[in-house]
Amino acid sequence: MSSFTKLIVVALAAVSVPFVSAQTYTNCNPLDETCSADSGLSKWSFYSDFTTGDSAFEDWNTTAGTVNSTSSGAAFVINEKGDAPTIKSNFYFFFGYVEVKMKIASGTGIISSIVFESDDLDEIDWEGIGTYNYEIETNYFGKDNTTTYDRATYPNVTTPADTFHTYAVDWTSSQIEWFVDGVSVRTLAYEDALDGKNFPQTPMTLRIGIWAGGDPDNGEGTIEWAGGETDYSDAPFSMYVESVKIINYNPADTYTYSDKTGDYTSIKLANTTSSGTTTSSVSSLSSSTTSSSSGSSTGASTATSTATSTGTISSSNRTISSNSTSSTPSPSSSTPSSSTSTASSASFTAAAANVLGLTMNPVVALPIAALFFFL
Ligand SMILES: *[C@@H]1O[C@H](CO)[C@@H](O)[C@H](O)[C@H]1NC(C)=O
Ligand SMILES: *[C@@H]1O[C@H](CO)[C@@H](O)[C@H](O)[C@H]1NC(C)=O
Ligand SMILES: *[C@@H]1O[C@H](CO)[C@@H](O)[C@H](O)[C@H]1NC(C)=O
Ligand SMILES: *[C@@H]1O[C@H](CO)[C@@H](O)[C@H](O)[C@H]1NC(C)=O
Ligand SMILES: *[C@@H]1O[C@H](CO)[C@@H](O)[C@H](O)[C@H]1NC(C)=O
Ligand SMILES: *[C@@H]1O[C@H](CO)[C@@H](O)[C@H](O)[C@H]1NC(C)=O
Ligand SMILES: CC(=O)N[C@H]1CO[C@H](CO)[C@@H](O)[C@@H]1O
Repeated sequence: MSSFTKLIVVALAAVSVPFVSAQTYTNCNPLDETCSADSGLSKWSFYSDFTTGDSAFEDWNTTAGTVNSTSSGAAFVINEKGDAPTIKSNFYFFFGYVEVKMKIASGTGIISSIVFESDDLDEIDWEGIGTYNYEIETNYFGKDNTTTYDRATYPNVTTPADTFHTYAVDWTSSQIEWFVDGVSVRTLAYEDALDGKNFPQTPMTLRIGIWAGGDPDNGEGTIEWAGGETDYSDAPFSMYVESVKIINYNPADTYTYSDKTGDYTSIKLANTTSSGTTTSSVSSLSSSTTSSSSGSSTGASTATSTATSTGTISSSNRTISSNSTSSTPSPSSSTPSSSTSTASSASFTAAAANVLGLTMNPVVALPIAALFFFL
């Protein structure tokens, strides 16, 4: 429930302690305003080995605190109240497979999180609550819809605060599947997320960080969810991330929202080459992401947005299968396609559902966008 981070930011704004820049903010929400294009990961596959030194961070922005490379990987450490070191990929990806090798931090109320976050606040989460050294949380949000906090599941994991585990998500336009050490622990079909309305479907950055959900200044609901108040005399609290692997199912230089729907079919992909701009979009007629084979080339000076898909989402044409990426390099070498167990037995809780309806304002000044779609 990293969206609790939003609540914390709101709470903190009130006492003007600007910590937890958090993982769940946006600098520009394309559903409300016109935003510059997102800088995309233009290759299929991306890998960071955080044991190799500071160069491992070159494709990441540190958005809070300091994160160092150690022999155990990137170290995210809370030494005192207010610490919330966080990194963010400096690119977006659009549907994909993401694998993070992580050891969560131990400590009451300490949250270790892996968050996919888009500009219009679609979100996919893993959160390790340091109070509970036997489980991990999965969660998701669509378009910042935080009216309910009942979407989380808590699959069992063996001593996540003592042991590295591989937390993976396979994210396509038809479903999201969470895996722990290669075993599927949850599958969310597009139509099961309020007929797609709450289904995360826009280009994401990956944000990884640690924060104190149990900070005594947090709301009661947040502290309860985090398993109690954090005692900073127990610090340091350390989370380690050994490596991150990302397969981007729709590589492109830029992603642009062509309207204010937030539908994946509205996202335009573009590559800028010396001879012009190639654009495409993800077809709604397929149950999986299609790569940019439908891209058309246009001359440099006439490069225009040529959305090739205006299809509407038809749930009857969606299949729920694990063959969700047939037109892309299969991630199944790293994800067990035969996994069928779902999180049906995992407990759903509505912890702290009393904290409703809060939204947050951007907390970070708008960065100057480096890339513009129209050139
Ligand atoms: C990270 O490394 C720098 C330089 O070695 C050091 O000064 C700093 O204290 C380290 N930060 C953390 C959080 O360990
Ligand atoms: C990363 O930081 C750079 C430099 O501040 C900025 O231009 C870029 O937009 C950031 N990337 C993301 C994805 O926020
Ligand atoms: C937000 O999600 C809830 C269910 O989780 C739904 O009842 C509500 O209509 C959604 N709100 C919007 C604006 O889509
Ligand atoms: C998770 O662990 C708890 C406590 O050990 C156990 O009662 C429960 O059955 C486990 N759940 C699953 C899905 O294995
Ligand atoms: C952009 O270029 C990448 C790398 O060459 C390619 O895989 C991708 O399909 C291209 N995307 C578009 C929208 O042309
Ligand atoms: C999924 O893939 C397997 C093996 O590649 C194939 O046998 C099966 O028919 C496929 N299922 C669907 C729904 O496409
Ligand atoms: C958009 C699309 O492909 N729609 C098809 C969905 O499937 C039904 C049959 O199940 C077709 O009739 C639609 O044309």
